[in-house]
Formats: sequence, C-alpha cells, structure tokens
Amino acid sequence: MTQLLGDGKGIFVGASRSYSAGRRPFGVVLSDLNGDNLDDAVVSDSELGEIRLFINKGGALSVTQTLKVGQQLRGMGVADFNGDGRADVVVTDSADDKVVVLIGKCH
Ligand SMILES: [Ca+2]
Ligand SMILES: [Ca+2]
Repeated sequence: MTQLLGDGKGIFVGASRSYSAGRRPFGVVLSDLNGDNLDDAVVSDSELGEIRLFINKGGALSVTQTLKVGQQLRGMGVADFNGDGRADVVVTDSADDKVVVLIGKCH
C-alpha cells in the first residue's frame, strides 16, 4: 500500500510512503477508527483472509492489528452498524460467499 500526502489543493506533495499490506491486498477503506480526527486505513488481503488495521500517527500509518476473518477477502466498507458511535467494518469473503461484520471497540 502506498500513501501520497496532498496539499489540500489537489496536489500531492513530498515523497510517497509504502507499507507492507499482506500478500495480496485487495480492498481498502478509510475512516477515523479511534476518534482522533485522523483517517485510518483498513486493508483486506485476498490470499491470507486477513484484515490489517493501520492507525494514522499524524501522517504516517502504523499497523496495530491483523485479524484472520475469512479466506478470500474482497471489498470492504465502514459504517456504524450497531449505533454505538464507533466505526465498524464489513468485508466480503468470496470463498464462502459471505459477509463478515467486525464491531469496532476503539475510542
Ligand atoms: Ca484515527
Ligand atoms: Ca459501531
């Protein structure tokens, strides 16, 4: 996964940063998962069946959690599914034709 920082005017500034995101990263969603007003990233891996949570540390991302949640993960989304004010993650698993919902506990 590669990160490019923007200047707020539609221009990317500075050097890009790359992060290891598993063996076959497939989907990514951005959302503030820990309530610090900085968008974080969640990446699904279609080969390992894992999601990786990258917390935004003021512009640089740091992997804080890797979870095995399926077999062949694909697209993802973020919403507050249970209404507790915390972001939750939904990810599709094409191996089992199912959707996995992960309830967030950050904040
Ligand atoms: Ca955040
Ligand atoms: Ca929630």
